[in-house]
Amino acid sequence: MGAVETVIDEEHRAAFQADGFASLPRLVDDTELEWLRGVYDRLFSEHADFTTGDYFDIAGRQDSDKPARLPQIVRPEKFVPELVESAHFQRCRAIAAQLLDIPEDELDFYGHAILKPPNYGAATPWHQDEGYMDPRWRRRGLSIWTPLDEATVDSGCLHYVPGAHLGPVLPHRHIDDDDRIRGLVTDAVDPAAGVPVPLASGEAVVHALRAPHYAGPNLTDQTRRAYVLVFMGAAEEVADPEPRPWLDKR
Ligand code: AKG
Repeated sequence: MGAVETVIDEEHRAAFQADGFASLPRLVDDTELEWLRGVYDRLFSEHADFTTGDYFDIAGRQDSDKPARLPQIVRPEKFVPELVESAHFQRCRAIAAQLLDIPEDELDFYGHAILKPPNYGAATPWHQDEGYMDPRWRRRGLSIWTPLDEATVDSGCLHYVPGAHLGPVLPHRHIDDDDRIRGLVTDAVDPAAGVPVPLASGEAVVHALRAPHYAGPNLTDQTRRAYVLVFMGAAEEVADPEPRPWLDKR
C-alpha cells in the first residue's frame, strides 16, 4: 500500500467518545514508514544510554545487567527534529485537533519511541496515561499510537476496555511493587474485558488519556516498534487535586 488519505469521520469521533479509543486509517505511507524504521534503528543504537534520562526501560530497573525488555526514548523529536515535519506528524496533529476541538497551534505534544524486542519484549501492563500525570493540573489530551511493524496479539498490540475512560483515574502501583521501575500498573481492570486492536504497520489507534490499556509481550521473531504522540491542550490548575500516592515514589 502506498498513498495515504487521512481523514477521520463521525464514526471515529463517536468511537473515541464512547469507547475511549478508535482505530484510525493508515497514517504513514511506505516511503515514510521505511524512513521512520531507519530513524528508530539509529535512535536505539545511538541513544540507548540510561545516564541521560532520555532512554529507559519502562518495565525494568535501570541498574539491571540484563538487556532492557521495554526500552523507550522520550521526546525522540529532540534528536530527530525532522520527525515533526513528517506527513505522519502533521496528520496526527490534525486528528488530535479535530478530536479535542482545540486548534492545532494550541496543542503541546511529546513523543515516545517504544521498542518491544523479539521473543523478549515485556508486556506493557494495564495502566492509564493519566495515572502518570500530576493531579494538580488537568489537561485535555489524547495519544496516537502508530506501530512501525505489524502489531498482533502475539507481538504486543494494544488492548482497551471500551467505555472505561469514563470512570475515574484508577489506583496504580509500580511494576513488581518496585519504585525503581518507572512503569505503572493498575490492578483495577478486568483483563477479560480487554479488546485487542491488531494493526498493520503504519496504521494507528488513538486513545483518551484516561483509557486503560495494555499490550502483551512480544512472542514473535520480529521487533515491534511503535511511535506514540501525545497531544494536550493548556494545563488548568485543579483546586482540590486527588491523591496519586504512587507518583510520590519515583
Ligand atoms: C502508551 O502509548 O501509552 C502505551 O502504553 C504503549 C505501550 C506499548 O507500546 O507497548
